[in-house]
Amino acid sequence: MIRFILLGIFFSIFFSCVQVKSPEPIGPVPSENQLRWQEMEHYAFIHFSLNTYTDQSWGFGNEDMNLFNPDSLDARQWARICKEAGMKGIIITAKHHCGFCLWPTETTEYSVKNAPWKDGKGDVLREMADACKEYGLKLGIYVSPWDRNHPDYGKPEYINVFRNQIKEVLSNYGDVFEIWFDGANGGDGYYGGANETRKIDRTTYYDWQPTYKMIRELQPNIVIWNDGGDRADLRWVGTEDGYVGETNWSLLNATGDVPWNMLHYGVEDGDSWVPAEVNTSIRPEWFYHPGEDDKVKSVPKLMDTYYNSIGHNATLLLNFPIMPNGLIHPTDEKMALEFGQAVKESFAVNLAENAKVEASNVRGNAKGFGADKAIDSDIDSYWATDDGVTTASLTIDFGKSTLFNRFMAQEYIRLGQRVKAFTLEALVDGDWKEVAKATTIGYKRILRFPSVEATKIRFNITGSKSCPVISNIGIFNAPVFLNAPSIGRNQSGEVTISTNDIGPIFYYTLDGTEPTPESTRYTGPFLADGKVEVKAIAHDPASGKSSPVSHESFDISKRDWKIVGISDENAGKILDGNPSSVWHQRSDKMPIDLVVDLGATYNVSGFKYLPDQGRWSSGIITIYEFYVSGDNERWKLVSEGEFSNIKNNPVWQIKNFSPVDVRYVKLRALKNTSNDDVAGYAEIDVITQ
Ligand code: FUL
Repeated sequence: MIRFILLGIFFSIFFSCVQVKSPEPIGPVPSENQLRWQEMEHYAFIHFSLNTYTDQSWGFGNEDMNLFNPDSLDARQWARICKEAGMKGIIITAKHHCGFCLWPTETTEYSVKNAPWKDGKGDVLREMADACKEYGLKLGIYVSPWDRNHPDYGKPEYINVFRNQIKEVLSNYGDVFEIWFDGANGGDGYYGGANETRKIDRTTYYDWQPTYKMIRELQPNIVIWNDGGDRADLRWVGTEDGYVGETNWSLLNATGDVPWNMLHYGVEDGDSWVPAEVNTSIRPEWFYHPGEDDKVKSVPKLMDTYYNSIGHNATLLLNFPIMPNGLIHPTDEKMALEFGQAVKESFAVNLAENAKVEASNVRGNAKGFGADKAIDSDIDSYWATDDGVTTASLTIDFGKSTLFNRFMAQEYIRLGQRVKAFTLEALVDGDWKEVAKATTIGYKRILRFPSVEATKIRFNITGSKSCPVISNIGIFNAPVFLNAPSIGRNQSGEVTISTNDIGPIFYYTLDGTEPTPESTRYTGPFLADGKVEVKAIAHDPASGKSSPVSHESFDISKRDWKIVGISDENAGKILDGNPSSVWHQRSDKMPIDLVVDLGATYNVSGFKYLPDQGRWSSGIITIYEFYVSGDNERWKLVSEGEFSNIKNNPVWQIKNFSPVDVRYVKLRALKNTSNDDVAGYAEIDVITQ
């Protein structure tokens, strides 16, 4: 008997002394810099330059420096807003494509040192760096490789100029967490007065490797974002609309082409760790345009973006355009703060934390890898299974009926990204019901589903590259925010109000007043032809909650509009008020003309063009001319130029000109984004006085 007891004691001492080994890393793993960056989750972009004063998206490079004279510039306001909104850093456009530098650089005369602001003694970058320090935010810097001002752009000499600019911004402003190199290059520019088109080969021209080396020497903790050249630390997600794929591997291949699907979903067996950053603006465009003051994204829209970026294993880089006076607009501030508050409220109480948890398999039955490590809110401890076990479950028992609508999971990515698929089941009235399923997890994955009331929840990993390693699980009952409804009007003047949310009632007004649940109730499409302002809300009677107000101003009736000289009946799609329907006009050779008969004479002062909104869109016009006529014979050119950044950000393009009485309008496409002979239009409209 004594022998058995001694043996028992021996074995328990022996097993507690034998350490169960941690899983081996699988595939590429993040660097310390990438890990630190990923944990920031949410940070801001600031777009501020000469474009702020010219209502442009891309400056040509010849804009007058005298325009740069903000009278209330306050980088502390930007930092305060970002901090209060829960962000961890700010990336500022130190130089955008126009070439104007926001710091007094020695590399060019085109900078704040020759602007009237602070008599040429100002330094926006310094003010930004100081404000970040004061508010405990990290500083990031955008330096555009494309420089439409510099005389040497396109020649080998420019590379030194560009490197010196990078050197200056990385040497004189303290620690920089991220540097941003945009790949845009539209070809033409001022280029020191040459006013010509300069083509470069973006795979070779910038000779990135020595530049990367210099960057890492100057800032050892930095991460490099580059969508225009050699692969760096982070990747673009292929859209500026605020979402990355539901499947999102943080892996990519170090060499070879990176088509859209790789940017968007990553590469399951990629050979390098290149995680995704979702960049999007709080308004449709990146720079400030007064015409967008009523187009600031609402809290539900921003929450959608949050779930589709941070909730999809990416970080979120949310842009604030700075106004000409040097401040963030009050509406943008309000929305950002409400958004920050909504995120806080949504994830305030983790219902998993006080629950009982059990796993189908625990690595070596060791305490150090137990199921409880997934709910201890320590992201450095984790639940792991035995090697070779690639499907496993974790059951969380609330001990009582509990209401929830969000599920969050995190992998311990220091050991690589592993999970390929998982499901979520809830125990409702004694039966297990699947409530959601998804693919990858990565650093963080959040699932949304309609509220469920259950006593237990089961997280089933149904596929993994190797034994799963889960550092954190969260279950939340987040407040639901109704999306502002969409308002559309067809060619007959019928207005439709709709939403993707299930079940709300709509109320609307036509006189510019704010709609409330006392306003007219929407019961189906109604007629509101001609100039009219429609405002609408979605309302949920059960909770008494309403969505933000959506607002559409419609111009003259399109009832009598005709597309001249076209027999293709699909052409009508460009007047149908539906942004998802599109018509493509093909020709043997650009230019391609689209002539519209307005049916009567109007005093027209601008036009609007919405390009093809499809994922595989085509015919996106970049260079245009716009003509008007009274008789469809004699034409007058009233506007010409480029639709800047339309490829990455295909929003409504609005161009204004001096009012003129016309009956016919002609949009001439001179070039599109793919250099072929197609012009695609989702919608066309005019602006009248
Ligand atoms: C784009 C640029 O061309 C835009 O102007 C903006 O800076 C955005 C963040 O990246 O591709």
